[in-house]
Amino acid sequence: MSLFDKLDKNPQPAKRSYYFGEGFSDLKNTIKGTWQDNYLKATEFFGKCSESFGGGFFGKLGAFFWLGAAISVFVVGSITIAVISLVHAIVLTIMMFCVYVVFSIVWLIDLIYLRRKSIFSTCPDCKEKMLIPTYVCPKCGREHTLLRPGMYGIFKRECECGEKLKTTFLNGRGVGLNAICPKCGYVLSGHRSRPICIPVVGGPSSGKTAFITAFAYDFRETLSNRKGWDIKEYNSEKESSYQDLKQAYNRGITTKTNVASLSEVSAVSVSFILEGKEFNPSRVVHVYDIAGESFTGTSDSEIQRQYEYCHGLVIILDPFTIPSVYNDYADKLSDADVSMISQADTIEVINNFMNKLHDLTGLRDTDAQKVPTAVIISKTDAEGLKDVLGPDAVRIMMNRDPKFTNDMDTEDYICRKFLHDNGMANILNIIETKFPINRYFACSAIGHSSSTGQFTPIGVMDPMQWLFNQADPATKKNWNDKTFTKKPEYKDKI
Ligand SMILES: Nc1nc2c(ncn2[C@@H]2O[C@H](COP(=O)(O)OP(=O)(O)OP(=O)(O)O)[C@@H](O)[C@H]2O)c(=O)[nH]1
Ligand SMILES: [Mg+2]
Ligand SMILES: [Zn+2]
Ligand SMILES: [Zn+2]
Repeated sequence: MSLFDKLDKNPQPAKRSYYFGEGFSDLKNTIKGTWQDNYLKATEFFGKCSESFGGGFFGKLGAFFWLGAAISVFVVGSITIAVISLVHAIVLTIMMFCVYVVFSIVWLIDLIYLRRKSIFSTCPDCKEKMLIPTYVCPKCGREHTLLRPGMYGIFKRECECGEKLKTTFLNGRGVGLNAICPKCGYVLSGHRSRPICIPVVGGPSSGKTAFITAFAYDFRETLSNRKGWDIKEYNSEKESSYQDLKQAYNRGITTKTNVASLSEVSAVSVSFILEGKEFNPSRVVHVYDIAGESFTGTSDSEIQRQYEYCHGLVIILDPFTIPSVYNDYADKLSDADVSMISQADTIEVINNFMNKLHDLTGLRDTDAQKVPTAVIISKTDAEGLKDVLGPDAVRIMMNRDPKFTNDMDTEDYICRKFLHDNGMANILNIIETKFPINRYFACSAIGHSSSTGQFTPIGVMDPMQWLFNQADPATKKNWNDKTFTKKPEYKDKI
């Protein structure tokens, strides 16, 4: 094992650059070979010396001659070999350092570029985050876990099979190659894109799946057309779940998110790739749906890694889980809607989520403080409730009181006041402490009582616009249907 083998912590199935492998073994072999030749020559002359020694006067003279020859070959040869080897070693070391310096600089430029453009990859399956995924050689299938400038090449490397692979983002690393998650082997798309990751949190039946369904459909079918953006499927699996999602949207139903595999990974993502002239590189959007049961009880589900790198968070509150709201409005609900009201207590769900925040999400408190959080009161289509929350209520409030000039700030105020007046001041405080960058919204994902036809969402895009704008300045230029102030203006006035 050479020194470089020992230094190489992540051996790659590729040929090392000459100066980090063959160069030094060539030097070693050259020294060894010339030494041996020289030694043999000297020994040959010594042999001739002893042969000649017994042959009278001339023999002795010859013997002296051969002895001189043997000694001079040995001494001069050794010195010459030593000097030449030293020069060879110095040149080789200098070249090695030059290559080392150059690849370190290119490595750093590549890293800075990725960081500045916020490019990384996430696995929609196990939620692992990685700067660069594992790339698979298109010719032989060998896996390159660290396709970056290094001992294997600065801009390119040669796979053991002879295929040349590019090693920096700017010269096209990964273009046309299959990328896989280093942890679980899931085939990744959008590995040259900037991700936007948004998990949706809420108790069972609070309306998470309905919200995501409404968002994905409206974003892909309406908003992106209006903005001139292109949507590409993430992979065939996500494409087929999008077809199911479209059906659910058109029929106005949602199915309960699977809890069978809670002990394993319990969040599925709606993922797609977003392209447009303002997006360079393209974006890969992941919105994570999770079974509400993850936030109730004490089930020890696997850590949901997506929270560690998420760009925003949606917390959904089902207003009918609040006892006073239930008492005031439940009699106006259809039987179908009543039967769907979650049994879980909102306070318990939020408390559980906040208490288990670290265990469940791996998020430290200091990281949570930086995550923009949209708190959404769902199902505001219910009779009576739509007059208190939602666009009409906002309009009325703005007409009545000239202090309210921004509709999103007014909605934020109305929602906070609604929760406060219904005994949820504690929840407001908890959210404020854990996620200080927050905004409140009212929404009806289905737009009407459940199972009565196609979704007609109200207020779904506003929170997502706010989160996207926070996560990615490029979306601000074009996705500006609503105007958001830096901080909700009337939040302290309730
Ligand atoms: N009226 C009305 N009902 C809704 C709305 N959104 C969701 N629901 C109903 O609430 C129930 C639960 O909705 P889901 O979206 O499946 O809730 P979830 O949070 O994904 O629930 P889990 O997957 O169990 O965690 C369903 O019966 C929906 O029809 C809405 O905007 N209006
Ligand atoms: Mg669900
Ligand atoms: Zn994975
Ligand atoms: Zn190969």
